[in-house]
Amino acid sequence: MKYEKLLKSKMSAESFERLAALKNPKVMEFVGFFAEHCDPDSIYVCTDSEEDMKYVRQQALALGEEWPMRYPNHTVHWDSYYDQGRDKNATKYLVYKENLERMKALNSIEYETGIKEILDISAGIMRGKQAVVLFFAEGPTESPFTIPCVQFTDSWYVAHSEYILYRSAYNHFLKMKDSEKDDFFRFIHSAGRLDENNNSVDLDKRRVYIDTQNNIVYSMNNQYAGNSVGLKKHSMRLAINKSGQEGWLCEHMFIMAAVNEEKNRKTYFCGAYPSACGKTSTAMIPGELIVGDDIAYFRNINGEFRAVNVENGMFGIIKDVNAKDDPVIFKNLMKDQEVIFSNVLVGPDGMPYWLGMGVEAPDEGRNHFGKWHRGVKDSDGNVVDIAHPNARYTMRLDYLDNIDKEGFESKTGVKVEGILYGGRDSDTTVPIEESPNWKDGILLKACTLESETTSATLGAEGVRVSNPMANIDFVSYPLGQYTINNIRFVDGMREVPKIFSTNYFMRGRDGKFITSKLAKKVWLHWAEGRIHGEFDAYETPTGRIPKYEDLVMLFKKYLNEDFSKETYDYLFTFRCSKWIAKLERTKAFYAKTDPNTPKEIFDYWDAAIAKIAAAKEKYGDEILPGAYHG
Ligand code: OXD
Ligand code: MN
Repeated sequence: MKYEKLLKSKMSAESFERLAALKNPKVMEFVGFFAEHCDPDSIYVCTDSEEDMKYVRQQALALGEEWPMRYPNHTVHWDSYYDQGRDKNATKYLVYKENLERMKALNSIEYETGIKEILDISAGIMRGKQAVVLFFAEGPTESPFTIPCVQFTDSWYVAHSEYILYRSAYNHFLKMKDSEKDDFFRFIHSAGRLDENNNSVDLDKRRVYIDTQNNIVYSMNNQYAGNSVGLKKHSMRLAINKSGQEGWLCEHMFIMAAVNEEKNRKTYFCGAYPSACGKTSTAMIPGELIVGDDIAYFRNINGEFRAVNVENGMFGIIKDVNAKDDPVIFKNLMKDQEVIFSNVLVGPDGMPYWLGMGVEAPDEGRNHFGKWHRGVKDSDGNVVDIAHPNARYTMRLDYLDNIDKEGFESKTGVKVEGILYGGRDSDTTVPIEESPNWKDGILLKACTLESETTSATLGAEGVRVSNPMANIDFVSYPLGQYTINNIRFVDGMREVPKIFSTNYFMRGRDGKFITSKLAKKVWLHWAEGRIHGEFDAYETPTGRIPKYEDLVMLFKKYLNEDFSKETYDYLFTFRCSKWIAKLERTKAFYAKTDPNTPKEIFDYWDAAIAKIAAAKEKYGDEILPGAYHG
């Protein structure tokens, strides 16, 4: 074996033996190549054992990548002040010359140029460090959904995060048949040179290069988990491409179960929401059950639409998690159980503090800026807040009391009956609308997803940003083909989930939100009832909406609130011109993002626009619920 001598010189006999036991030449080649190229002083190989998990956490602490806190099971990790989010510019696809034309709308770099650049950047990058090799699975292990993955990194924080976020899969690798041994994802990562705070310093050389042709991702000179943790967003891009070739789907979706106690039934929903559109809060609606909060794989298993949560834990945004709005997560973060906090403030009491926590923060402590006190300014003269708005928590999902254990642990996933696409606009989309069929749902609900910028985001307020399937950052092959694959996925299935759109952000004439945050429970239960054939609906030019009396009943039942006819009429009015404008924006976005989008898709939107225009002629620009009859 080409790298045997080298690997033996960098590994204990035990680590080498663990690697050799896999009898997987491609794993050996991957580890050997980067052992030579990145040149760490030593390499530790992990199995699925409890001791290895503990060792990784202990190393993260010993090396100062994580810090102890007041509770023994809590640690904190700080990323560089300038490495606090996904680096979209430096994240590129490595594309063979012959595929460049097809991939040109995606942020791509020609393969030979890109591979030379990333290999130059990573030559010797691990010198002086101990690296670690880990085996994980996307999805449950030993299941029809499993994608085995190998992570090679010099960041023990990355390794520790992955132990919390994914199912460990050394044993899965051991059991792989010869015919399967080629098919896994590979992630090579280095935090690069570190400063005295253990932060990556060469951010000008920060790169995330994704090779979907060979299922390998190179990530250099970063630490923020969205840039560094291979199994999170890098793997998602590889999986989207792979699923496109193999006829399944990888979606940026939560999985949850709506619980109907009266009828004694559990109905599984998946949901895609661009950020700040209510994704986690929908997955965590009180009284319902959660299976996953971020990424789902869908497969047709014996004619059934089934989904698994790809992950084992949450890398959640901590801002605004507080006892009132997010009691389940808040309670778990305040317990002495394993959590990695990132980019929060740690006060003199050793406790974490963050924005929107609902607890008074101390005047000093340590955060992503370093030693912090109230009013301190960064080198650009900006006052540094107590924590970064993208500060996070990394925690196992099964700590939550509202976990759906049955669905979470199932090797064949859960049977999905409803899909929610949740956008954010102040004046167009109704709170909930059902699609008459799957294709309509994809083209009119999923493809048209938009979020509207608020005063909390940078830039102008009220701008609508298109985000088809809430997946636009991760779609790794042309958008038009991805859309077609979404449409075709259900071909031949016995039962197809119903698709719904949601919008929790409609504002009244006074500019204020109309319903409380909890109203999403009512919309969910209307959808749940529809799936089981229980409520009547009114037609609109784009789908079906609830009747007033059903919502009155649901608001009373779930929230003990009165729901007025006036509010109903306002919320569920169909706004023709606004919808036409929305479809025009979607068309323009597709034309720009993937000029090769099949004509049939544009024709479909043109037909929808014509239908709405005809409705406007007949009924006026604003159509009250119940008034439209085709
Ligand atoms: C994201 C995330 O950026 O889940 O989508 O962290
Ligand atoms: Mn996400």
